[in-house]
Order: sequence, then C-alpha cells, then structure tokens
Amino acid sequence: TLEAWYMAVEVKDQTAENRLCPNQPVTKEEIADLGVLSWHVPPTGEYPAKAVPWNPSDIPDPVLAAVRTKRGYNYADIITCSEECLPDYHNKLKDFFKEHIHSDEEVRYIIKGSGYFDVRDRADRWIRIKLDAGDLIVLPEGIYHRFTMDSRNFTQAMRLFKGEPVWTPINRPADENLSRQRYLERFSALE
Ligand code: KMT
Ligand code: NI
Repeated sequence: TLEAWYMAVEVKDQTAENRLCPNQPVTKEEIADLGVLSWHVPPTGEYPAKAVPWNPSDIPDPVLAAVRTKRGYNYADIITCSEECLPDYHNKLKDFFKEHIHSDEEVRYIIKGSGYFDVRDRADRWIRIKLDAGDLIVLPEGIYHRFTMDSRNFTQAMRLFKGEPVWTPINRPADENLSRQRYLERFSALE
C-alpha cells in the first residue's frame, strides 16, 4: 500500500525522500480526506511503450479496467519519463515540479519505476506520496500539487482522462481559479 509523509521544509534534492525527522507519516485516510484517491493494482501483462487503449477490454488488468469504466476515464495513454523517451525532458521535469493545479483530475497508474506526487494539505504543508509500480492515484481538480521522479530516475505511467485530455498546469498562485474554488468548497460544509 502507498506510503506518504510530511516533507522537510527545506528541499535540496527533489528526488530524495525529504522526510521530517522524526518521520511524520500520513495515512491513506488522511490523503483521502484531501480528495486524493488511490488503489493498488499489480501490473500484469505487457503495456506498450505508447498506447491509447480506448476500450477497457484492451487493458490487461480487470481491476484497472473496472476503475476506468466506473469513473468514466475513456482516454488513456502512456508517458515514459526518461531522457530518451520524454521530449524536452529537462524542461518537462522542471514544469512537473512547479506547484500547480489542473481544471480536471490528474489520474496516473504507475506501470514501471516509481516517483513522488507532493500535495498540499489543508494547512498548506507538503505531503509526499510515494508511488511504485501498480499504484493508481487520482488527484482531484484544484488541489495544489507537483511531481518528481525519485533517485531511480525512471517512471512509466498510464495517464487517464475523461474526454479530450487537457494536461495544462495552472501554476500557483491560482487561488482565484474556479477549479481551486471548487476544490476548497468541498471543505466548507465541514466547518
Ligand atoms: C504530470 O503531469 O505531473 C505528469 O504527467 C508526471 C509524469 S506521470 C507520473
Ligand atoms: Ni499536475
């Protein structure tokens, strides 16, 4: 199952674990309270280096296919983060690690390798979520987040989307953004 922790305030190497000392773990439930959903679906079968499996029956894993159908992800492709496979590699890595939101969910299924998604909690502290092969994560629309590879420096992931994909990051500050407002509204009922 997926591991998460509060991050050290000072980050020198983004690919390092950057834990607090002592470690301050964050549970799957605490992450779910922020709207971040996760599943573990061990990868079976072979995924092509680049694929657009529109039809859930094309997906080797029935659990993944079920999540996809249930949540309406009718678009999928595969992104491989490596110097060879990712065009404009260095700039992309920089952009992935800039704090941003999206106007849609960010859905990633790790096929090979590993990496970290960092998300802000309600007090604006960074939580680092470690993803390994088989981890499927849904970041809600409007949550401040960023992505980095870890020291192994390799991540291959399936990107899932509802409808025509939009990957555009909206960098922080984005507090006036509609998606940001919508994200914060989910907490207002609790106060
Ligand atoms: C993103 O939008 O941050 C990415 O696609 C990162 C690579 S997929 C784990
Ligand atoms: Ni993003």
